[in-house]
Parts: sequence; structure tokens; C-alpha cells
Amino acid sequence: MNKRADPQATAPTDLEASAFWMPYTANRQFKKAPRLLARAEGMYYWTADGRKVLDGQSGLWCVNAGHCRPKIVQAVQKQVAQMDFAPTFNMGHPIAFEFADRLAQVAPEGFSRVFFTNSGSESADTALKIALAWHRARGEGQRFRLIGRERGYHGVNFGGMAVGGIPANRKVFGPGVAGVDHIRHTHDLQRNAFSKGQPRHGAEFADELERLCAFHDPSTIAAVIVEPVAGSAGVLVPPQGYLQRLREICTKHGILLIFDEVITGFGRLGQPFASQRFGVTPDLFTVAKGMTNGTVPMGAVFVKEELFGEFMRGPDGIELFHGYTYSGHPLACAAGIGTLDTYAEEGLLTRGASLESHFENAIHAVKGAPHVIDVRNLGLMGAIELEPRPGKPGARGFEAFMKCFEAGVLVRYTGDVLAFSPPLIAEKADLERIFSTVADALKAVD
Ligand code: PXG
Ligand code: PLP
Repeated sequence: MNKRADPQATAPTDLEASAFWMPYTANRQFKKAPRLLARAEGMYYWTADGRKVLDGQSGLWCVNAGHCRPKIVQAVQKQVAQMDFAPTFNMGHPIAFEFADRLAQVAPEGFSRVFFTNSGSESADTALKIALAWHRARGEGQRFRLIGRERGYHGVNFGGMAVGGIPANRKVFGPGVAGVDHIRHTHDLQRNAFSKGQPRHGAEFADELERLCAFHDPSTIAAVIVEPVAGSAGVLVPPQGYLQRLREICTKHGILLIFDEVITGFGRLGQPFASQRFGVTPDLFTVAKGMTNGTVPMGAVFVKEELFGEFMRGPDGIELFHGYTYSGHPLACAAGIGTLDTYAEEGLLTRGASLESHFENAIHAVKGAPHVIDVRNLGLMGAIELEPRPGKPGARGFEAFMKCFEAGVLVRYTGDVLAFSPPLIAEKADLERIFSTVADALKAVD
């Protein structure tokens, strides 16, 4: 019998033949022993077999206000019944303008313009293209180089992949984009292990940018893109003074600085945006994830008024030949407005600040547990790095993740790093439960 046609074959108990090619997942391993989530509310998921699981990861760094929040759900329901889709190429709909204006109100000062995308990956590529087009509009079309950083993550499209710095995400996909180079990452276990907040050592890693400027000629460099805190690579917090130094070097050479705030945006670091937390202002920055609380996919690029103005001074007609069918999708805008309302009513964009010291103490309490070689944190973002099992990198991380999941706590693991980013509605008891579960899980991992 054709397995696909048999409804039993696609029931949760038999996924081995399913058509779903799962992203960033070991498909064969997963489908043999699936972990299925079926429902969510507030701080919790419920598995398909009815177990309640505390969400220590805000889904995938996105559900900052917690799950299925009523304002967001209602806004989406209302919008889908009223107007499902409308184009934003040469047409408009009020909710897209309303949401962009609301976003500009919560953005750091000066970021008065918003370009809509549908994901963090699209935001990264959009930001890079805006940077190139801006230089060109000013008569500096020779600035074509894009500089990323080792261990950076800017999504999976060609631009973001090219400036990204996680080897596995690049190595099988060919030469990528021309004119890309990377500065070194900031991870320095020897000097900075177990730092609380920003590590003391490593501001000088930013000087690599000066080296690349000397090497390539700075007048060929269009933009530098970094995550203020690297997320995917395992929560790498910038050393004290590092981002300031990057900013200075960019300014000195007329290079645009792009912050990728896909994870750090919308309250993760105790301020609405990382630039406010660090007191360092980029020229443009990207967001996604928390922008709609993960409810409907959406991303954006925030642009300073001066940059936007340059485009508006150009010849009549389309100022930027770029956009997505779904830029400003009505459902995403509705979800986003519901999200901003929820953030505002509950003070979530700064709630992380009041929980930060508690989070810090709770995560650093795991220091003495087996295999732990580093603990790092900023805002409500943290990581515990494990010593890899000899010859089997990633095995310990996976086993620890599984033990936590079995004990009712969802964490994120990449390789041997466990990462944490609980919803910003977390209570102290939730944070304690997450990290005591991790400490117990590690005792049961060889
Ligand atoms: N930039 C940054 C800084 C990100 O963290 C993206 C761009 C891409 O966003 P989209 O929406 O295209 O996925 C991200 C996404 C992890 C993990 O394991 C991190 C992300 C996505 C999925 C998993 O840490 N970050
Ligand atoms: N490919 C084809 C053939 C298309 O017609 C379009 C959009 O019209 C795209 C790709 C881009 O799709 P999107 O705008 O959803 O990114």
C-alpha cells in the first residue's frame, strides 16, 4: 500500500516516511524518535503525547512575550477574516504603514525608516543590498566589499551565508558572494571563561578591522555586519569596549556598520535593542523573530533617516529595486501590532533588566556541574559550554538537551553549547527550574 496515502502513515507515531525535509535537523535520527510539540501557552509547550514542557528557548529565540498571547492571536484572527493579502508593490494597505510607524516609535532615536522582509535571512540580505546601493547613490560605487565575522550567523541566503562565519553553514555551498572577508570571532575561553556579563578581555579583536582596511583599501569596503551578541554560535558576548571600537573604525573609514539584531532585538538584552544596551549606534540594523513574537514570519531592516534621505534625493521613480511579495504582509503586520501592544502593556522590552541578575546567578550556579567549561550571559540570553567528549563532538550537548527535554525543559543546543533565551515573561521560579534541570541533566551525562 502507498504509505503516503495511508493516514496512519503520517500520524505522529510513524514519521519515517514523511515528506517533510526538516531544516537544520538530523532527519533520520529525528524521525526514528520524534519529539513533537502540539500546543503552547505562556511559558509552556505540550507535547503530542500530553507532557508539559517549560520553554527555555522562546521557541527558537522568537516568542519573547510567551506563547499564544491573546492580543496577538485576536489581531491575526481579525485580520485574516478582513483581508488575507494585498500587494505592497505599487499598492498599499493601512496596517503596513501603521506597523512601520509603530516600529519607528520603539526604535532607537534616528531609525525612522523600516523596510519589511519575511525572515532574518531576508533582513540580512536586504541590509547588505541597501548598504551597497547607498554607497552607489553617493557616488562611491567602488565600495563593494562586505565584512562579516567568524562564528557570525546572518541566516542562510547567499548574502547572509557569505558574511556568516560558521563553517558548516558555508562549506558545501560554493564560492558565494565575491568581495567578502571576515574579522576574527571574539571567543576567548582562556582569558574570559565564566565571565558574568561582558568579558573583560578582547576589545583589541576589533582592530582586525583596521588590518582588513589596510589590506583591501578601506575605500573599497561598503559595510561591516555583526551580531551585537552572537547567538547561533553559542551566545558570544562582546568584550567590553569591542563594539565601540568597531564603530570608531567604521566611522573613520566611511564604512556602514550593520547590527544584526534578529535575536538581540525586542527586549532580549533588557533594553528594546542591543544598540541601546551597549550605547553603540549602527547605521542600519536587522530584526525578525521577536518582531511578531514568532506568530507570523516577518523581518525588517531599520534605516537611519540620513540613509533613507539619500535614496529619496535620487532620480524620480523606484528608489530601491528590492522587495518581497510578502513585504508588509497584512497578517504579519497584525501580529506585529498585537506584539508591540503586549510588549508595551507588560513592559517586556525592559523586563529583562530586572531579571538579569537573577538569570545570571541561576545560570552561573551550573558552573560546578560535570563537563562545564564556560558559562556566559547577558540580559536574558545565556550559554553553558561543555567539554566535547573525545572523538565525538556534539554528543554531550545532544544528550544533555535530551535529558532536559525528558525532564520537562526545552533548551537549545548547538554542538556542545547549551543556549538559553526564556520568554521575557519568565518568573524567577522558571529560571531556577531551567538551570536546576540542566545541572541534574549534566550529572547523568558521561
Ligand atoms: N541573523 C541572526 C543574528 C539570527 O540569529 C538570522 C539572521 C536568520 O533568521 P531566519 O528568520 O531566516 O532564521 C538569525 C536566526 C540557533 C538558531 O540555533 C538561530 C537562528 C535561527 C535558528 C536557530 O541558535 N537565528
Ligand atoms: N521566483 C519567481 C518565479 C517569482 O515570480 C517570485 C516573485 O514574484 C520570486 C521567486 C520571489 O518570491 P518572493 O517575492 O516571495 O520572495
